[in-house]
Amino acid sequence: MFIAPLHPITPRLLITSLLLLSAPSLHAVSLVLGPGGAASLYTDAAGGETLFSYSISGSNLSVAGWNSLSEQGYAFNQSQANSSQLAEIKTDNGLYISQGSYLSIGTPFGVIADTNGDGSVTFSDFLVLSENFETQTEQGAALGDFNGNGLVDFSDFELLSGQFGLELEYNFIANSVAGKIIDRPSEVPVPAAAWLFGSAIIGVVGVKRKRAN
Ligand SMILES: [Ca+2]
Ligand SMILES: [Ca+2]
Repeated sequence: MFIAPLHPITPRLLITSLLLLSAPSLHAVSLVLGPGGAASLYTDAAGGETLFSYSISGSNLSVAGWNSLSEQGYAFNQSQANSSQLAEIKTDNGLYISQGSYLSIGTPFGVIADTNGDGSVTFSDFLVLSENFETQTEQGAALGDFNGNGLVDFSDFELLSGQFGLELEYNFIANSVAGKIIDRPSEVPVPAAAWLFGSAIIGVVGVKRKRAN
């Protein structure tokens, strides 16, 4: 029996070969988050990447907001379309995505009030809305117009209020491989944020009433 020397070597070899195998293809197609629950398919692979299938699974997904590839006219079929999974698979040769380009798939995440696209609705999203309160915008959720009617107003406050504290947990798979999700900085919710949020809304409404008088 001569197995002792294998112990320090085997794990290292295993890790090295896993890295070598996975490095070129593991994250070939990524999911990039945007404001208001928006998402795009993206690749940084040299020479681009052909997409055959993808799946987003999690909670509170938005079938209505999802602008699937099949809806956009590409040769794909929706294989799952419900609040816990959105998935598509090719019906032809797949879809080529060139390096560095973004392919929007609408707003598949239910976090409409997420101005900074980090996957959660927190006080920082509220601040953006209050800075732009009662202004017109064509920028949508990024500036606080969550319902997309061109005006940042109290209805957007109500929308944010209803989603405050919401945080998404989800997985993304492209071409049957776990892909990564980009632009999702971790943000620790401040315990006092909910209280601040409430009093700030009262403050804004108070200012509005004064102006009206
Ligand atoms: Ca956010
Ligand atoms: Ca609005």
